[in-house]
Amino acid sequence: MAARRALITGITGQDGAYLARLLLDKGYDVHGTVRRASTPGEQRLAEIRDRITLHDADMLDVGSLMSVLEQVGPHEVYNLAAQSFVPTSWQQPLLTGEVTALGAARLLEAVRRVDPNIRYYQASSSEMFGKVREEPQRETTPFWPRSPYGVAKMYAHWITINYRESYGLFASCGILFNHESPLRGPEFVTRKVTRAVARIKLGLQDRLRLGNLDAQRDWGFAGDYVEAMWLMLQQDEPDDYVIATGEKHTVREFVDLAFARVDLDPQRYVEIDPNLLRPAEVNMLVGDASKARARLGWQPRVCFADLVAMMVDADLEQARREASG
Ligand code: NAP
Ligand code: F7E
Repeated sequence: MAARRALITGITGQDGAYLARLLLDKGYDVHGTVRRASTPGEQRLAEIRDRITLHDADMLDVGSLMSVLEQVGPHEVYNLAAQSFVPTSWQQPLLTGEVTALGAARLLEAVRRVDPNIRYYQASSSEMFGKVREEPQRETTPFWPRSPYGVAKMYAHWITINYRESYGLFASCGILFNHESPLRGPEFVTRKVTRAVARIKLGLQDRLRLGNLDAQRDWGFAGDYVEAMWLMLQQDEPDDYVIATGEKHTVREFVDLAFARVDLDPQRYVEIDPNLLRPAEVNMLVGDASKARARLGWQPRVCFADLVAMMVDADLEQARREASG
């Protein structure tokens, strides 16, 4: 039997790298889109580069999205591409809207025109809950986004539901809470902390500047979360699901655990930088993934402490390589 074909937008990102590996392990023919950039950003894919096929396409350009769908003929499309860093969304709100919101509409429109039988996954986000209306947050919790990124994700979320309802597309949204890994971008708080801890331990850095240490997040492991994306597209009917661990921790707790892993006292190294505070903060997020547990049979495997340890250990290895030139 011919392999199922999947197309991943945002394959060069953290989740793209984990999802590509998962789909390869399941025997898929895996394709991904990359945008023309001044420097190639495919390091996360180095190990699997010869097992996947990359195509040029940009979420800003609907023609490129239609061409790649026509060329690949995928059974499943995972839309992971986004301007995903919340602080940048205040500096570049329009770009964020173009890529993260309208990009999803362009891709859905391309799917509808090229092959409406394609199964479509939309990477929705817990940032849509923003100023939370209830705790924990579930699929029925009202949204109140607190950043241009959160607003853009809400558009993408609702346009996905609208295409499902208007055209009968098999389109599902995963409302994923924060998920991290050694492949997380270095600008996000978890990786910023674990990289700094490793580099401080090896004498490569002496300070770690952070913003709001009181913010609380429900942090899981990216490797677990991409499995939920795949499961959503294997169901009989499309639907939307919260994916979360159900546990919340402060940034301070993350920092303390990460420094403890290398026997250092964070108080000696951490400084608060008011420039890193956000114009509007999401103070607390914690999700209820009961629906995903019941219907998808999904559950997270990696706990908070193991996630912190995994990230610190990986960054220690990288810092050792850096230190030895
Ligand atoms: P990420 O590491 O920031 O990756 C984003 C991807 O989008 C990269 O491959 C990037 O490509 C691509 N991209 C950006 N602009 C593009 C454009 N104009 N055209 C085509 N591709 C473009 O994000 P992630 O953490 O893997 O997250 C994956 C998705 O889930 C994102 O949509 C994110 O918003 C969403 N999400 C993430 C989390 C989380 O905690 N990680 C939680 C909820 C939802 P380049 O390499 O060229 O920059
Ligand atoms: O911030 C606080 C910051 O940038 C987490 C994206 O994947 O998850 C991510 O968005 C918290 C915030 O992630 C620093 O104020 C303190 O309260 O790691 P973050 P995020 O904003 O939650 C959601 C679900 C997504 O969808 C997004 O795409 O940490 N914080 N000090 C800091 N944050 C950063 N980045 N840097 C600091 O120095």
